Amino acid sequence: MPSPLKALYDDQGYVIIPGLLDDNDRVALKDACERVIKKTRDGSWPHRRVVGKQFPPYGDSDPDSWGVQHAMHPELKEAAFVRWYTSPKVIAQVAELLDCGKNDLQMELFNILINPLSHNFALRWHRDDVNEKATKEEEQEALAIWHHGVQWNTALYTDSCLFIVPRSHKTPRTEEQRKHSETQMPPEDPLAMPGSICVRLQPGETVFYNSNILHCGTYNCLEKRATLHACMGDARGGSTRARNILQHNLEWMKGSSFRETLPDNRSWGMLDRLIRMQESADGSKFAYSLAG
Ligand SMILES: O=C(O)CCC(=O)C(=O)O
Ligand SMILES: [Fe+2]
Repeated sequence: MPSPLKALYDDQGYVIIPGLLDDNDRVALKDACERVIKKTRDGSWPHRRVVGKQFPPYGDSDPDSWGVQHAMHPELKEAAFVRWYTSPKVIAQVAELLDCGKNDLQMELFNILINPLSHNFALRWHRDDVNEKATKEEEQEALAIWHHGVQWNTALYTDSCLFIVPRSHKTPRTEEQRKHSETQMPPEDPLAMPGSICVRLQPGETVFYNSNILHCGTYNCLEKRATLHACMGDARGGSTRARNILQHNLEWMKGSSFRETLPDNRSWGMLDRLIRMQESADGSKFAYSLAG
């Protein structure tokens, strides 16, 4: 029997929970974020989400950033990120929401979302792995297979950047919703999207969501944001998540210097399952999920 939380997650396409960070995690992760955000802003960490570019490849066309990529990268030397991502608390929560065994879990992305410094920026309404021009049938087909992974945002500071349309992870867009999400233009008012809500997180709260739920983001350069943004898969989904995950270029995760930072057999297994997905996708053409 799935748990009540899992049933709520399946129904709404998201759930908000407190308690994924204890006081020690919070202090360690805040300090680690401060250091990597500084490196990103001063140009010494090149893997970043660049203002002006909504989806990968993020390029380098603006000095301002809205995210730090690859928090667990060994060259950042910030052990707090791996420690938390592989912690029993996070693992148990993800396994519950995916309704899978801990030995099915697949290591995926861990990035940090931050406020730009010099101008506001926004992401259009989108589903992470479905093109904005997809027909109703194509949307239906994509949504039907998108349950082998979960994404989450854990706020270190109050965060009201994310907007979603609850329950839209299961159903194609209505005609009216299509009008608000068919172009690459970010919305002037996210709440003009029928059915949308703003996801407000207090420090320490986490929203877990299906990344093919209709969502968008607005980034205010005057409001501090440092939100842990991660996802994990259920390897029983085979290659369903390959394009969306591998578009972030995870070659660095194959090397021994990353493997050596992992704490236990379980996390090695999680990494092995990611590498297996990478290897089985090697023959197919590398592709990006969304343009713009
Ligand atoms: O800023 C956020 O919380 C959402 C980011 C997002 O939707 C994305 O990177 O695809
Ligand atoms: Fe997204």
